[in-house]
Amino acid sequence: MNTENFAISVEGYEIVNHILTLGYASMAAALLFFIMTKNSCLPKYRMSSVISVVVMTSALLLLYTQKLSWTSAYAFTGDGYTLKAGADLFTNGYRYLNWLIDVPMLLIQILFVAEITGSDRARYMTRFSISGCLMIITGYIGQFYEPGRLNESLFLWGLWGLISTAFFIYVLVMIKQVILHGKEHMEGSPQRLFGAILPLFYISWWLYPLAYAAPILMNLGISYEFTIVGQQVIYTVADISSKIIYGVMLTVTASMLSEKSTLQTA
Ligand code: RET
Repeated sequence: MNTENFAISVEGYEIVNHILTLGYASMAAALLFFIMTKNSCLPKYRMSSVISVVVMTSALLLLYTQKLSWTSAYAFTGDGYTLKAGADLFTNGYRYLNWLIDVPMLLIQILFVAEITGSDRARYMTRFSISGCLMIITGYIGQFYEPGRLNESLFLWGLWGLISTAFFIYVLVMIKQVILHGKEHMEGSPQRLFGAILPLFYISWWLYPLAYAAPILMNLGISYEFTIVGQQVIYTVADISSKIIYGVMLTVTASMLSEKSTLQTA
């Protein structure tokens, strides 16, 4: 392997190092938020906060590992960084394994605030878990073939990416149904806040396939450095929006709903 092709500037190296640190530090801060606000909601909504705690813990560990993977893969060369000979390569593989836990959790979490219960809840839980996991597993297989990797194959990378996208579209259709159903039970500000989760979801979840596709830029003549730095920035923005902002919006909706029903029954 010619390591010169994998050289990055001091700035590029540091941006990734800092953004990965921002990632796990935000998960730690949000972990405390979800623990401390859990009791502000009625018991029927609390599972949403519990799930956020699970998601934060797993993301915190993953993003920390991801940062270690970054710092141990590169060596300082005097005027920049390059892949260290003999070290483990930097890999996004850990992320996919973290999503395997977090994606079903994030999808199931909203069912509690949307007040989907009984057999409907069980049905959504099964569908979300199966389609979410298949989306991640097929994407995980695909990323082994991404442009720039040793066993790069544009065909296999594209094919597995498309299969994964089919499961993703199914998830998007179901999440829209869940949000519309949840809104029917709400009014006023909780309804508006809960409704705003749909655009947040669309934007933040599409960032993941965008980051998956980023390495194709190298085949279009864009530098390794720009591609890899861009990819890590996109992943971190996506992680903070799809896990933390989403979780906070659900918790705030649930606490507004709880406050309303406590006032009504008082
Ligand atoms: C992959 C492969 C390429 C095609 C598609 C993908 C979708 C990934 C998504 C991931 C969401 C992850 C979340 C993690 C939170 O912890 C697998 C990149 C469509 C949507 C929300």
